[in-house]
Amino acid sequence: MSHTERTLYSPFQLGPITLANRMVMAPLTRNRAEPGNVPGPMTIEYYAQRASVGLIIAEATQVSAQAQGYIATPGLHTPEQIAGWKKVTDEVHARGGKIFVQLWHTGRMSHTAFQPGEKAPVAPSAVRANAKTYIPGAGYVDTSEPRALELSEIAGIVDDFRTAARHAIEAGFDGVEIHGAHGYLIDAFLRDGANKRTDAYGGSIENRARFLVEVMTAVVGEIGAERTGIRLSPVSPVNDSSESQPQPLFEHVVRELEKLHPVYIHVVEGFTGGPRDNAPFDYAALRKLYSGVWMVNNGYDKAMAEAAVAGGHADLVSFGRLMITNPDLPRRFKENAPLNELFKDAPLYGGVGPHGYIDYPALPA
Ligand code: 8OZ
Repeated sequence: MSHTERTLYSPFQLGPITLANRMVMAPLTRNRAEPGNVPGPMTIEYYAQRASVGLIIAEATQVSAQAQGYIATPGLHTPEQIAGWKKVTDEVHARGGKIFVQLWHTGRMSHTAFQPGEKAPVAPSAVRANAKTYIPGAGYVDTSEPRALELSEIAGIVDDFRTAARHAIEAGFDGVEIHGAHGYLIDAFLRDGANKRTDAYGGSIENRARFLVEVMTAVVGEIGAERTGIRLSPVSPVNDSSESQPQPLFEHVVRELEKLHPVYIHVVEGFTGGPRDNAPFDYAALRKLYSGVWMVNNGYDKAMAEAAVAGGHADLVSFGRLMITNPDLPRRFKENAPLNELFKDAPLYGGVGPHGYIDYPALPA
C-alpha cells in the first residue's frame, strides 16, 4: 500500500484495515436508539447508506448504564445492544465499508433521570456543568450536580471501557474510538475547570491525564493499539469545558499517547460545530509529537479537506453534518456534485420516522 499518493480519494492503510479513501464519518449523536438503548432497523440502514466513506465512526455509545447522559443513545453493555450493533456492522461490511464505534462515559454531562437508581451522575469533582440535556416530558433541563468519584471506584470505570471495547469487537466493529473530548468523563478529568481533585487524579497535568492514560492502556491491552483510536478537543468550550493551559496539557497527553500508539488521534480543531479560531492553539506543534495517524475535524469542506491531506496537515479528515445530509459524500466531492442541505423540518437529535435520518438522497447510480 503506497501512501505517496496523498489525495482525499485514495485508499489508506489504517492499521490492519484498508480504507477506500481518507474521508471519515465523524461520530454523531442522533438519539435514535430503541428501548434498551439498542440500535434498531433504521440505524442499520443509516450507517449502511454511508458505507462508501473510508471509515464510519459510529455515534457515542455508553460503556455502562451509569455512562449515559442523553435520551436514546445506544450502549455496548448488554447482550441485546451487542446483537443490535452486530446487524449494523454486518450490513456496513456487506457494502464494503469499515466501521469503528465511539465509546463514552458522559460523566457530569448527565441527569439523575438517566442514572441507575436515579442517583447523582459521577465526575472527577462535585462541580456541575452549566449545560443542559433533554428529558422527555420535561424538555431541556440543567444537568445534575455530580458526585465526585471515590478513588476506589476509578478502576471499575476503566474496566467498563475495557469490557465495552471487547463487546465492540464481538459486535463486529473494526475498532473503537475512545471519547476523550467535549467535557465528558475523560475530558473532565483532564481539565482544571472540572477537575478539582487533590489525589493522584487531580492537580498536575500528569495527574489529570492519568485517567485517560489508564483507559487507553486498558483498551489497547484488550483489543490492540491497531484497533484503538481517540478523540480530543483541546479548546472546544462545549458542555462547559474549560482549561487554563490547553497547550501544555494536550502536549503532555499526546506524548503519553505516543507511547501507547493508538491507530489514530482525532482532533476537533476549535469550537465543535462552530468557529475554528475561537481560541489560540498550535495544532502543528501537537502533531509533531505523534508519529501515527492524525485525523482532523470541524468545519472542513471539500477544498479544505483536499488541502489538509495534500499538504500533510492531516492523514484523515472527518465530516459531521455533511455526512448526515450526503450519504454518498465521497462521490459528491470527487465529482464536484452539489451537496444536499439539512432538512429544515427534521431534527438532528431524536425523531421517530425516517425523515431526516435515512431519507437524505444519494445521487442516482
Ligand atoms: C451533541 C449532542 C449530544 C451529544 C459530543 C456526543 O459532543 C456528543 C454529543 C453531541 O461529542
